[in-house]
Amino acid sequence: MALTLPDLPYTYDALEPHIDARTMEIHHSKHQQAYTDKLNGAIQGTEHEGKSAVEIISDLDALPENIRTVVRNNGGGYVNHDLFWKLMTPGGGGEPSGALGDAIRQKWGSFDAFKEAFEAAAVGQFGSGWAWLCYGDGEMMIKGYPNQDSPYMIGHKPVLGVDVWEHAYYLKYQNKRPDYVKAWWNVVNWDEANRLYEEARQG
Ligand code: MN3
Repeated sequence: MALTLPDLPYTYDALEPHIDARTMEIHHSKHQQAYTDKLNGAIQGTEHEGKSAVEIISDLDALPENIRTVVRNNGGGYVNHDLFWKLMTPGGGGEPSGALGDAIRQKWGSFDAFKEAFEAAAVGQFGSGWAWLCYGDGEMMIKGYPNQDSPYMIGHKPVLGVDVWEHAYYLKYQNKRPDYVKAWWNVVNWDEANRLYEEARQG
């Protein structure tokens, strides 16, 4: 069965004023729809049809070479955005509690120091890409990824990520990526990040 465009867990205007409705609408209904369609087109008729997108991008080497790049880009886009929508929520933000909050403070010393390091990765990612807080080889790390590459592609588990493609912020923030990233903290869904962290630690 073909993969479908996941529904947003809130309305397009729910993250205003931090993330504007028009950006959300285009981002979800056009960009992610395109990733979905191209991923489906690539895996249709192969043995990989019917697998989850996470399963597919976690083992790119298993794919025929002629579809590997298209699946890397569009499968990565599908999975990254699916996570991204859930990692934002109206009325989000604040500081993480629970096991994730403890792990962040232990690793970076304070939540503010973590934020600074995460923002540096997001703002410093050259061109299109993502910054991810992820878990791999028994530890937490912050890492920038180009294009639609995903932590899953190197066997790591994503915990929190921000899309820094221009399509994620240009209508409202134009060239001011740092302002977008600072505003994005106000909609972070720490409950979901905590859930992903627990899942990651359980392997
Ligand atoms: Mn995007």
